Amino acid sequence: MPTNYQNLLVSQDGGVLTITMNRPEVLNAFNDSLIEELYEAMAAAAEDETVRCVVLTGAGRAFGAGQDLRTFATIHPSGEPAKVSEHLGKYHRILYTIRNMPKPVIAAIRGVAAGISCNIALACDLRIAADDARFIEAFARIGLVPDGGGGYFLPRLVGLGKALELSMLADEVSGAEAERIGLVNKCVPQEEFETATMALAQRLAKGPTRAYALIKELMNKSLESDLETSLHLEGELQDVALTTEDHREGVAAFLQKRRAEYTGR
Ligand code: LHQ
Repeated sequence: MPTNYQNLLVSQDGGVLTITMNRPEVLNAFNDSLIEELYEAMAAAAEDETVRCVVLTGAGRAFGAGQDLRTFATIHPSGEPAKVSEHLGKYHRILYTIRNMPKPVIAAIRGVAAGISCNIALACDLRIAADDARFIEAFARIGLVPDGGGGYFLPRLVGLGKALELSMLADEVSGAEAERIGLVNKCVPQEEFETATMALAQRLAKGPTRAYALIKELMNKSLESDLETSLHLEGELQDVALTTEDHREGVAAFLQKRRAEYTGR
């Protein structure tokens, strides 16, 4: 697993890989290099079997402030608006990699998560926030629509009405409020944030990793499926789960009245 990046800190503790976006002087806003490196680190984590849970977080006082507005010119020198779709494609590779990652991905948010940084957190499987967290769908503040999957993930997490409210008013949502509306799974006091994040990540990293990947696939696909399609998929995925060592270990541990030791195989 490469760990030598300019804009990321990457460290592994057991099965937990922590990827820290590291441009604290601009609240971890995305320049091209950070976008590229985050994609590379996520893609490497997906391939590395020693990694069984990924934590995405930010250095310093923020998770991230979205696109670096100093390095992305939205207006060409000609005065014509820039075509942003190609640029967004670089972010989309990150979203697909997180979504298809065959292991859990946790976003750990302290401080501000604004714009596309907020939406990358929404693409992760679980979110834990510190009580100083501030979520801002900042796009409408600068006359833009939510990108980075915001139009997809936000209504699915909080419902259409709340998604429209957050996107149109672009007001800050606190960590506690984010927990209340289902934008994050858990909000914890700042002083417990790192311990609680690691406890969650280590617990997942010691779990039945292949089953987690199948759970991800089942839940994510169900949002686009009818009941029949989902029940069919459930059978297919359960056939796979039944062949795993972790399934055999889970049943053996239950029958022997001991704690299961999952290997992720
Ligand atoms: C920043 C940024 C930043 C550069 C703080 N850039 N420096 C859009 C367009 C095109 C293509 C692709 O996608 C997108 C998607 C998007 O993400 S659009 C949304 C972009 N982000 C924003 O609009 C948020 C802009 N930032 C803010 O509104 C505030 O900084 C927030 C509310 C995030 C934090 O406020 P404060 O806690 O008061 O911090 P601050 O404003 O003092 O920021 C600290 C420093 O970070 C400051 O630099 P300085 O040199 O003055 O200390 C900021 O300029 C810098 N910074 N966000 N996105």
